[in-house]
Amino acid sequence: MYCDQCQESIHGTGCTARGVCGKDEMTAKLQDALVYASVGLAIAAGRQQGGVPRDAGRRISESLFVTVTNTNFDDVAIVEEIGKTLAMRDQLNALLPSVPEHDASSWTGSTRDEFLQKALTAGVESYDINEDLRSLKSLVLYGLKGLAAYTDHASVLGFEDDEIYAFYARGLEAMVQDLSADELTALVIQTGATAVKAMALLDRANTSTYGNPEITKVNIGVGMKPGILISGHDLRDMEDLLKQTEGTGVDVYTHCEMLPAHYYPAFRKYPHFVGNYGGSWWKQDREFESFNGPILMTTNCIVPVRESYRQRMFTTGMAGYPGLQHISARPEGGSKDFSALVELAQTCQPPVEIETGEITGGFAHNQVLALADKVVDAVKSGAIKRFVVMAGCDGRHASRKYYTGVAEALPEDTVIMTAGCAKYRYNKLQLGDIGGIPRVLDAGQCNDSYSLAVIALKLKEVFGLEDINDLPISFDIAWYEQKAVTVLLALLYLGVKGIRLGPTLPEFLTPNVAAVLVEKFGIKPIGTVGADVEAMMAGA
Ligand code: FS2
Ligand code: SF4
Repeated sequence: MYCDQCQESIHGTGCTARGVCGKDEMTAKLQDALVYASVGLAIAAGRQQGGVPRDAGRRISESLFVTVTNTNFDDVAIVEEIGKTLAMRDQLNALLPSVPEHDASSWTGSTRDEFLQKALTAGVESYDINEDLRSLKSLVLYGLKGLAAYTDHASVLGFEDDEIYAFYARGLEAMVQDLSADELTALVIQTGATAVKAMALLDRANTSTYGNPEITKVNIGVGMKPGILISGHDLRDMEDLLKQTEGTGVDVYTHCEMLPAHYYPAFRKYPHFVGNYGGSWWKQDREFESFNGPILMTTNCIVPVRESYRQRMFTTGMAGYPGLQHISARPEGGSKDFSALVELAQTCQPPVEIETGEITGGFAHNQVLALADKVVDAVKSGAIKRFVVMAGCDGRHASRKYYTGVAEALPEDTVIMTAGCAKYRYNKLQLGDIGGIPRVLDAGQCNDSYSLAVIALKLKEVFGLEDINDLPISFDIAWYEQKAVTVLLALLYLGVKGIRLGPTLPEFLTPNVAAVLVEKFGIKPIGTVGADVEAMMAGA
């Protein structure tokens, strides 16, 4: 196997024997075969009269999403996905005058062993022998994977965009084409442009379905009843679960990236939607153990599952893990059936309390723009000197204590704007407020980084500035998996310069490609807490 797609990839070699994430060689190879099958489908879909058919766009979203870090470790499910993707490729090829001339369009297989055999020549390493060109292709592919996750969430809510699907066709075909560095660099920028579209689409899908997030205090303690813990990012699953637990005597809690569900009016109204349990994804093994009740993983991030809670952990959607019960897709026009979780919860003990108190969030664009006068006055009076965007991911490495250190070291006249699980490094610190504006403004999930960009663009307009980089705002972004690559490319496309990226720069960037990003966009690695805080306060 070879995998270098996340921040925890083994430095210098990528993961070659077993992933730090727990992905083994067979799963890694099957995921490579699934991406390659998606390339074949994309080539066929892109050649259809009338553009990429929507069912092909959805299939590509699902296939790529399966391969995002920590989403699906279930080989049986991945084999099934490859089969479905190849079948659709062949149906679309049959509509063309001839099958496109590429192995990705014509290879065949139907068994796990055949897919494993194909993976030997179909992984990311095969995309180009030139390592710089391969690095640029990786940047496009990983950006597309994050984009696929966001697009999948939007499509579940009935929101689709043919231009995004058209870009899948272009971006994935590039994996098997001979393209120059300039052509691939242009494709990287287009991936950023499409990422903005996908995040805007998901924002529309979420807010028009569930209302605009509002300032909310979320309980982090526990109640007396048994509970179901829901994690991941899928808000439609959240809706189905809340409806199906009403009046059952079972409470619902969020974990990690599902915390922002509390900010939506459509979910806040449920009295049995009790609070958030625990912190970031990588602490789930201990927190799932003490939760005592059923756990539903709607997406990533899954970590290797312990025996102590295996029997009460479920997956759904694109998430999967061998041996866990998987809740099937919702029938057309219907809901998923979470009755197995409800029945199990009714036999479980309530969660063990691991902390008490509240955290405040709900500062997505609509809410912040409703406070715009207050924010602008605070900037004009000098009460707020600087905004620091610290969105992105959390991860296991001790080096991420840097982000807690930055939050603690930033002067009291600064406001941190966050989104994604990166927030768990500082969202329980008592950092106070500035004239009633909390010093940590949580917009929501990682995709809600879009909100932070909207807020920045609005501030630029209000202050009459030409350039987003003239605002008193710094970007100190933490990345882990491919959705953060998507967010990064979106920010670059929107013209944000001088982003600090950590805790390390991506392993898949060669020195030459990293140099281009530094030169064109001023991306820089993080340094020490002291030096970075000083530099950010000086606008550097
Ligand atoms: Fe965090 Fe994991 Fe959000 Fe990522 S829970 S690193 O999937 O997408 O963020
Ligand atoms: Fe390694 Fe990350 Fe790939 Fe897992 S997803 S195998 S940790 S690079």
